[in-house]
This record gives sequence, C-alpha cells and structure tokens, in this order.
Amino acid sequence: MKFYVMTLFPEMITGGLSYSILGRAIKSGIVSVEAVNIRDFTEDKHKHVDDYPYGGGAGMVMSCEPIERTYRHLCEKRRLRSRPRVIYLTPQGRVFDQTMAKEFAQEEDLFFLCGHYEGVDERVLDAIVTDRVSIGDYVLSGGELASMVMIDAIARMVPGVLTNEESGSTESFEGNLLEYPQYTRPEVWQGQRVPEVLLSGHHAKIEEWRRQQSILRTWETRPELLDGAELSKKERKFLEEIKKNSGAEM
Ligand code: 6GU
Repeated sequence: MKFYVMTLFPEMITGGLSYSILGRAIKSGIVSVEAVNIRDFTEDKHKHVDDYPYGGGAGMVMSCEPIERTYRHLCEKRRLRSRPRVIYLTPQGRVFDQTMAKEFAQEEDLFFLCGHYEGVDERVLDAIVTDRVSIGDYVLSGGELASMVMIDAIARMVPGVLTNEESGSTESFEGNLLEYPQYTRPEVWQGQRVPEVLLSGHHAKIEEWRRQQSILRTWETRPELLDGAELSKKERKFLEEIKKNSGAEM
C-alpha cells in the first residue's frame, strides 16, 4: 500500500512514521510513505502557499493552485489508473474509527491533504478530495499529526504489517471491548501482587477472567461500546451484576 501526503511539513511525516511497527513495514516494503512539500509547487518567487480570506476575517487560507499542482504531479508520476481516494484532514470531517481504518486499508494508493492556517480554499477541496476525516473533537494546528495517526491505524490493517503475535489486539477492539490489564515480572511490585488467577496456569479460568476484566473496563469508561459487543449468556449475567453494583454506589 502506498501513502502520499501533501503537506507543508514533509519531515514531520517521514520522521514520525519511521519507528516501531510502521517503520518496520516501510523498511520491508509492504507499505511506503511519500510526503510531498506543497511549497515546491508554487510558481511565484516568494513561494506563497496562502492568501487573505475573501470576506475578511483572521488568518490565511491555503490557495488552490499549489495544492492542485502537487496532486497532479503525484497522479502523473504514479500513472494512476483511476482517481485516487484523497483524504482531507479536518475537524469538520467524519470521525475516524477502526472500521474506517479497515476500509481504507483496501486501497492500493491513498492520498492525504494536510491543511494549515485557517483552512483551504473550498474549490480545490471540491475538485480533488473524496473523504473529509477528523480524528476527534479537538482542534489541531494542522493535518499532519492527524494524517500520521490515520496512516498508523490503516497500515496495521494491511496484510503482512503485523506479525501473528501482534494481530491479537486489534481483534479485541473490533469485538467492541477494551483490552484487559496485563502484568509481567516481578510477581509483587510495591506491595501489589499480580492477580492470582494469572499464575494458576489454568487457561480457561484465565480466559474467563480476562473477558470479565474487559467487560468491566468497557462498562466503566466506554459503556456505549457494550451495545455492539458480543457477549455469552454468562458474560451478560456478569455485566448485569456489575451494573447492579455500580447502581448501588450511586
Ligand atoms: Cl483531521 N485536522 C485538524 N487540523 N484538526 C483536527 C483533526 C484533523 N481532527 C481533530 N482535530
């Protein structure tokens, strides 16, 4: 899978994505990330990428021309057969989640447009953007960090990026439950013991305890996720018990 990022800060993208699992996937050639500087596609001598907003107001707006030329350069260089998916990062977009990550991972080429200043001229967005995406309800200074978040989550869904060992954790989020707590040595740390069941070697019991911990955590911090969770009859009863007890405390 190939990611193309149109940005004013290409080093931010390539630097930030060169570590850990994504760094490994890039080195091995399963995915590639190319960050292109929009400023390289200006034609005036001061390399302007933005201008004052029509109608007045604070800040500057990124101009159509350099962005469209960056886009065209990439399309022509890549000899794309069809129009690529182009994601514009904006708090006004649809909120990104694991389901979208899986869907975007089906694409062979994925473009990102990172805006800055007060925004981007709407006409170039209408011309090239296929998806407007937000990564949550807060404001970032630019689309770069948001695109890095998305690329990490999407690349993990590309076959071969995760080892068998690593694939487990996304599965459990897709089951709409939060992860259970983990422990490693020592057995006692600052007087706190590792839960006894984990030392028992009883695999069925351990599995049951972990599922219960996941349900408990999800209820405590993200109860809305439980609507979409697949629970056994026994687990439903466990959840009802938790609910009753938490009601008693209120
Ligand atoms: Cl996708 N972009 C920007 N600039 N700010 C954001 C965002 C995206 N998602 C949340 N805040």
